[in-house]
Amino acid sequence: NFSLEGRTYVVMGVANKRSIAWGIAQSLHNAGARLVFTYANERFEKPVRDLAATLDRDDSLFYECDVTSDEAIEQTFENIKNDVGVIHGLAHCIAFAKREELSGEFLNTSREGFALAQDISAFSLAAIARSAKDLMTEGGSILTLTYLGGERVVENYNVMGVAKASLDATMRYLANDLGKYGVRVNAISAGPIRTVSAKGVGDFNAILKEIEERSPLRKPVTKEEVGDTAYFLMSDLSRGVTGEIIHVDSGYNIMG
Ligand code: 0WD
Repeated sequence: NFSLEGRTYVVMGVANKRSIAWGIAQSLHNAGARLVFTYANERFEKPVRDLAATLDRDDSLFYECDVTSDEAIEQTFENIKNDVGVIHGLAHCIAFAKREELSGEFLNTSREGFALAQDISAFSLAAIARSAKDLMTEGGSILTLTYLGGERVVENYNVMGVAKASLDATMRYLANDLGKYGVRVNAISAGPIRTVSAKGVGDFNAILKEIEERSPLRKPVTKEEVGDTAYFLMSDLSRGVTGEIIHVDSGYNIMG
C-alpha cells in the first residue's frame, strides 16, 4: 500500500505558489498525507495558509520556524509533537545566500556570506533532523533539495554550490546516524526551476536555456515532477533507499 493516508509530513520552505516545497506539498497531499507547514517568519504565514486552504482538507498545521535559531527549531518540533504526536517524514526545502555572492567569481565570497550560506542551507538539515527524529517513532523519511552546483562548478552558483556540497555530505552522515531508527535521509537534485530563490542566481535564464537545449529530455523540470519524486521518497516504495541523491533534472547531469 503506497498511499500516504494516515501519515503526517512536515514541509519546510513554502514561500509562494512557485516554491518547490509547494510542489512537494501538493504531491504528498494527493497521496493522502496530512501536512504540517513551517515558514521562516510571520511574513510568510498568510501566503502559506492561503495556499494550504486550496487543498481539500482542513487539518493542516502551521508553525513559524527560523532555522538560524536552535531554540526555534527545538520549540517548533516540541509544538508539532504536542499537536500531532508522530510524524512520518520531513521535506527540507530551505536555502539562503547573499544575492551579491551569487554572481561573478566565487573568489570574492566573504567569510560572513560563506558562514551564512552554510548555516541556513546545510547545517539546518542536521539541526532539524536531530529534533525531528524524536517524532519519527514509526520510522521516517527525511528529504532535502540540492543542486548540481554542489557536484561541479556551475557559473554564478558560487557560495551556494559549496553549501550544497556540504548539504550533500550532511545528508549522507545523517543517513548513517538515523538508519538504525528506521529513518531514511535522501536528497533530490532538482533541475533549475524559476522560483524566488532562483531569481537570486546570476543569469538564471542561461541555465534554463541550457537545460532546454542539452538535457536528454530537452525541457526544464517542474515542481510537480520534483513533488512526485518526493512522494516516492516519502513512501514505502523507496524503503531500501537512503543516503542517495536522486537527480530530477531531465537527465542533464549525465551530459559531458
Ligand atoms: O532552481 C531551483 N529553484 C532549485 C532550487 C534547483 C535545485 C535546488 N533548489 C533548492 C533550493 O536551493 C532550496 O534548498 O530547493 C530549495 C527550495 O528552493 P525554491 O523552491 O527554489 O525557493 P523559494 O520558493 O524561494 O523557497 C526557499 C525558502 C525561502 O523563501 P524566501 O523567499 O524567504 O527566500 O527557504 C526558506 C524561505 O521560505 N528560508 C528559510 N526558512 C527558514 N529559516 C530561511 C530561514 N532562515 N531562509 C530561507
